[in-house]
Amino acid sequence: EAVLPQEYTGLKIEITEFAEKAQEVLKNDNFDLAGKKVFLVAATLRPETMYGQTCCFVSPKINYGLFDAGNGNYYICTERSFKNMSYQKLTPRRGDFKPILKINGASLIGSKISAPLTAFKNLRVLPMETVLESKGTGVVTCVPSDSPDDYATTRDLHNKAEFYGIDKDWVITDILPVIRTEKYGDKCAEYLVKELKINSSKDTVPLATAKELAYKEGFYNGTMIVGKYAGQKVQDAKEKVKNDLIASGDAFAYSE
Ligand code: A2H
Repeated sequence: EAVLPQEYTGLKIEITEFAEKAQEVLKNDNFDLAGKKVFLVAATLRPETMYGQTCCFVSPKINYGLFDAGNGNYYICTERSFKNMSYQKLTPRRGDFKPILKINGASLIGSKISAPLTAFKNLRVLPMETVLESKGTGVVTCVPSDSPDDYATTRDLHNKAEFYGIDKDWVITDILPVIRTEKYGDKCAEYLVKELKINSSKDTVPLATAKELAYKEGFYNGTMIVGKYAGQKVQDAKEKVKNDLIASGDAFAYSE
């Protein structure tokens, strides 16, 4: 557990069509979607990689809340994260973090989403077993170019779609190169997963090593190869992309 506060970018990923099970939950709780925008809020430390998002992960085991974020906006995230947000002036009322309704991660799987900056279309909500309830918002956006965990999970979901209870077509297996480093090329997650012979998303020890290596190399020696800041160092682009996302209303700074 980190001693210093961690500052995340809370990325607003709009749900454009709820999965059937989720629709039932909303209906049973009399939540009418008319005139409302509902977002999954993903916590990320890598805003500069958002061009390569291919899906949004939730844990099928987590019970999320749906919260009023003001101005017709609603957030789906863990209650503990919305509570934190409510003390960071990110919600309508300080200390008010009562969910409008509770919705299990499993029921959200398959929902159609629209994520800021990504080059991909037709993104879905997919399951990730390793998402922790105790970190961030409990929602993780998937960037298989730069996150070994996301790469390994995507590969598992594609290879065992039936086991995970998802439609194979929901899994985008293309990878958009976002950052180049001399050491690991332009798809560092794929490179490191192969190099460390990681077989599945459950190989937590080598995945932690891969995550560390990918993060350090990308941050200190990476160059952006897509987007508005292509050609710039990751160290410089990171804050700029984050600030752009905040300025456009697609994200906010969130600490814990
Ligand atoms: B990162 P730290 Cl491209 N459970 O975002 C598990 N993982 C979580 C999480 C949770 N509840 N909440 C956030 N995360 C992930 C992008 C990314 C991330 C890339 C590369 C590395 C990377 C796209 N996924 O993280 O423990 C989120 O994934 C490796 C550092 O607070 C978030 O940033 O250091 C990161 O872990 C936060 O991890």
